[in-house]
Amino acid sequence: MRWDIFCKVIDNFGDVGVCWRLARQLAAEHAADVHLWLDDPAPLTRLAPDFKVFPVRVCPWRNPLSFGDAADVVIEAFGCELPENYLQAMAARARPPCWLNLEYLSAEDWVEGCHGLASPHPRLPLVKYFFFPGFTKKTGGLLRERHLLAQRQAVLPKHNALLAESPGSLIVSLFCYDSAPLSALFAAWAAEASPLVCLLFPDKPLTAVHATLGAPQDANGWRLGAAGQIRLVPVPFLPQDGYDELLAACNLNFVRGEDSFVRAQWAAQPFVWQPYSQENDAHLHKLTAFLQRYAADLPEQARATLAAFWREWNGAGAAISRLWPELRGQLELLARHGKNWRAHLLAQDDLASALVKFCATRV
Ligand code: TRH
Repeated sequence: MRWDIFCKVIDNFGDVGVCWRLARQLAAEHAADVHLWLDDPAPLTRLAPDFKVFPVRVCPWRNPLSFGDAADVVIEAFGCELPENYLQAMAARARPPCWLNLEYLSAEDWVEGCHGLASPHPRLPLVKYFFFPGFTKKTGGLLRERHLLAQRQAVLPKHNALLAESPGSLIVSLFCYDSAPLSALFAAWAAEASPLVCLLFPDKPLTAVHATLGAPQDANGWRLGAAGQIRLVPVPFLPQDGYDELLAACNLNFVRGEDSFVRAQWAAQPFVWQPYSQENDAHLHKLTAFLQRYAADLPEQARATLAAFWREWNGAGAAISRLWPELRGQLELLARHGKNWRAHLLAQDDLASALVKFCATRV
């Protein structure tokens, strides 16, 4: 079956990151013939420098679109709006394609009610379905490759070298937007005697650290604290699979947006989330809704600490100095909790399988 996935890069990596994972998985696990239409291939070459070795055809999205036939299944990622000549080709098919809008991820309650809703096209004999990823069985689920956890067991020893280099240190990965209250976080870390290594990703995180601390002391980055016990180390942008592995090897992950946020949950280590900022603080509603699900089974103290820390990370950060030692004290418990949460998520269909099931009766 032919699948066309359309993706426009708004900014950052998340749009392409989600679409690439989906395309790759549909081809690998569901024998789908997938074309991924991208208006900007630049982020893909960073997320998946080897994308050409995969059985997914990456095609340039230009207007008007140059294509053969409309596919059996058409995915419009994140409301990116299909080209008019492609819509016409869809409508001209004897049997119209199964057409879906893949929505952004949210844990809010309303998602269950909207998942799978149909919307007839105002002019053409076409119906578009809204497909919502999510955290419950009444949603489309989350992206999760079949061999994700097994593969990780095989590659983890490679990263253990990193942990061995810094015995006793807390290993943290930092992937954030430039609005994150970094100076408050670094001050809280520096006030503690225990060693910590923070891996900084390029672009926004690294730029924000430069803006906060100035130039690095040397090629290895920055050292903070009275005894230099805090190391901030720039690391290269990794291919997606490598990033996934790194998350599993860290003791704490700062993640953002959508896809790294999901990957942190598969990594099952404690994490702090910075959602993509939206108008009217919609992202803070998303944060609250997710915490309500994720933290529901935590003991009250841990739940309160986690929620307060996440809110500070998405705000001015004034209380981070007080909250950091509390969060650090809860990390072991949060790591155990992460495994339980992952087990809970594993009980639902993954997003690619859910899409295949959804489309099976509609093509
Ligand atoms: O890059 P993001 O901020 O993307 C955001 C969100 O998706 C948001 O919802 C959307 O509206 C906005 O883009 C336009 O964060 P996200 O979603 O975590 O995507 C990052 C991708 O980058 C993810 O696929 C993981 C990947 N990644 C790597 O492959 N290697 C790396 O080294 C790092 C740090 C990330």
